Amino acid sequence: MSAQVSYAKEGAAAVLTIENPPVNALNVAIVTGLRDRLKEALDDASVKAIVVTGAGRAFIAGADISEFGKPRPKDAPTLDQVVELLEASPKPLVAAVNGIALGGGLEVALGCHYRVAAAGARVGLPEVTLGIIPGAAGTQRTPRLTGAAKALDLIVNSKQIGAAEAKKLGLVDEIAEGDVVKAAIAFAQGKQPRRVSEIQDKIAADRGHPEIFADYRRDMAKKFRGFEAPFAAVDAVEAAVNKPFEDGRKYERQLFERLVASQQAAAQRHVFFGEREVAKIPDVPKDTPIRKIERAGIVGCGLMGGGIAINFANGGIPVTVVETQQAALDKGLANIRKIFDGNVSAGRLTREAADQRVALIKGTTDYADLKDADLVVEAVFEDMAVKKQVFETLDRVCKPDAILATNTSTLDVDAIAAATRRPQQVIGMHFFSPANIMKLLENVRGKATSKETIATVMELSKKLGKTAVLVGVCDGFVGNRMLYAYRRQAEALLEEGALPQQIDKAIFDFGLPMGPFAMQDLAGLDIGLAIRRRLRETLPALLKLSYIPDRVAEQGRYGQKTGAGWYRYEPGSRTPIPDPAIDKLVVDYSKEQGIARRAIDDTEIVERCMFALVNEGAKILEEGIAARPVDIDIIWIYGYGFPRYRGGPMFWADQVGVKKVYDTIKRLYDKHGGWLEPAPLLERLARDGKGFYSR
Ligand code: T1G
Repeated sequence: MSAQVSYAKEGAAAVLTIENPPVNALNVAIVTGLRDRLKEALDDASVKAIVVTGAGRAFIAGADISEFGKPRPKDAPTLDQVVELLEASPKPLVAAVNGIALGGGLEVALGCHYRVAAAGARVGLPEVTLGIIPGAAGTQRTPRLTGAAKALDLIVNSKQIGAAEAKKLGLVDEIAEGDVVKAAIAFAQGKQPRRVSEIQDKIAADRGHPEIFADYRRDMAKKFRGFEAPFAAVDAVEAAVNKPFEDGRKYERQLFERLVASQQAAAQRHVFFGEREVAKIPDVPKDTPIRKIERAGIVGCGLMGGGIAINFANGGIPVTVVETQQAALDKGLANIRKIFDGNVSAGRLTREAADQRVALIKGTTDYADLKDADLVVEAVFEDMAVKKQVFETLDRVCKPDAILATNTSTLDVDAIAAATRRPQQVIGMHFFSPANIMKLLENVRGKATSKETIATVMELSKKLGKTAVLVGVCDGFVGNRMLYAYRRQAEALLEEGALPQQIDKAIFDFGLPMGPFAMQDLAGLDIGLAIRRRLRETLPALLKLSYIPDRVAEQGRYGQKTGAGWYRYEPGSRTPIPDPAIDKLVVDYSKEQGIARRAIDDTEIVERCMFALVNEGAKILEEGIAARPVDIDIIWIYGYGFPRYRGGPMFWADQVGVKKVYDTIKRLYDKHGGWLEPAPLLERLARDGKGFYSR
């Protein structure tokens, strides 16, 4: 069915239906069709009322994002123009909101004189997530119905709300029991046009209270650090309160057009489509059979095992957790209950829902209780011998078609799979800590992992509420391998003249949630020490690992958990305090190594660290450990907090210019040698004037 706006008469009402599956996005054809069908209804004297609705599960999911940044036909009407035509209609116009109404979709509904929603409808203005703001008067009409404070909350946080809450806020006039189109036609009877742009009472009450906006900007500063669109949204809503409608609408449009053409918006659009693309595995056909996962098992009820169990319970899947010792099991289950209690007291869950989920988690010390599980995730100590033993046991007790997954973050999945007679049903499921919160799931395919196992686990990941990315087997997989490359450069900069707090500030200002040293203090320097010692055993002579981190850890400074690491921490505080003892340790080390320390600025720090990240990403792409650059981008945004408004390291490299990245890496390699050898892919793209997304 091609995209169209259909026209039907129902008695004296004209029904305009948006038809553009799967979500009725407003592309040029639909916006033009809406204008033309409206004219048809207005010109038809027998039409006394007009209803706008959507075909299928959605009302309208907003403007067609795939058209942004692309040339438009000169004479095509813009959505904001058509919304104004809707509102100007002399005949009563009712939106029959049959399903999801987002962005331009809600703006179309707000351009109508009344809104009747199906009980299951959801509405919202999520444009900020795309690096823009509503551009068809959503920031002007919403506060006229809800007041400024509610409008700010909806728009700045890209909230989606249900029909009941929308009615409470005044965004919807009625919730339909049965057929929403019939209800809308009935609702229109005897109604006069009521234009939202003319509603004044709520915004009049907010006028003269600039603190509403000043306080809001202050309170949102931390959460939206580095983003442009959320702050522009506040400006637009403030204009709605203080300016006449038409002036506010024009101001919103100016902000919209500036943002839609911005690098941030391009990056956030990339992430929107990237989140959906990573779920599609190039060599795993869409119709690959998927196994039903109705029962799960977890081996290990520590921090990771417990968090993973919570994901299954949140997904409604009964899960059995195995621990070797009863005491460890009791401690693990108590911790799980504590987390659910926390969700209840924070209002994220009702008591009843929390109890239902806790009831889905069973504990045992007997592996035999896993015999009916469709899938088991192993989350025990990060030691190969221990993991192999667990997999041998699972291979024996689990039913033949059960999938066995390992939560290892560094070890060889193929070696673990080889400990079983079913390597085709073995896969890595690398959760990030805390596993019940972090959105990313790095699924690791081994050489023998079957397409059915991959398709099943990728589908399961959605049910666990995760953004899953499939990667291949290598040391540290994609995320950690790139993290190590970036960290090595941070450590090299320490030797050459920088200090931890300077490097962390530069990386924080670039947009990551924290710098590499504060991050190590959070994760624990003892873990890093063990990994480095293991790594040094097999390192080629040319590749060096700085001993500075070892020296810090060898003093028992493991980070937050010991009150000191790269930084000092006051008891009970997580605030890093620079420690002169560390500055001295770093300076002494340089002297000992005969390195003349030099002044290093923030630009060099960011380029050296982030270009090293990109260079490692290029090697990973060449080796096929990641199938596409977008897999890397989504991993770094959801797993390591790479700023969404930069689109991920590979997308960002294209915006910076791959030639600049290559030239910088090459210059550093010629000077320092070692780890920074330029990836052949990076060299090739730079030579050909191409990018990761234009290769
Ligand atoms: N434009 C283009 N494609 C879209 C789209 C959109 N607005 N929304 C969804 N798709 C595609 C999506 O890429 C996927 O494609 C398929 O539809 C199914 O989506 C002036 C300018 C509606 C809640 O931000 O949040 O209006 O992968 O897999 O999980 O102010 O899609 O199958 O090829 O996500 O059921 C504002 C974006 C636009 C809403 C459905 N609107 N969409 O979720 O399915 S800006 C949005 C969503 C705007 C105006 C401004 C979700 C959904 P493919 P899906 P889902």
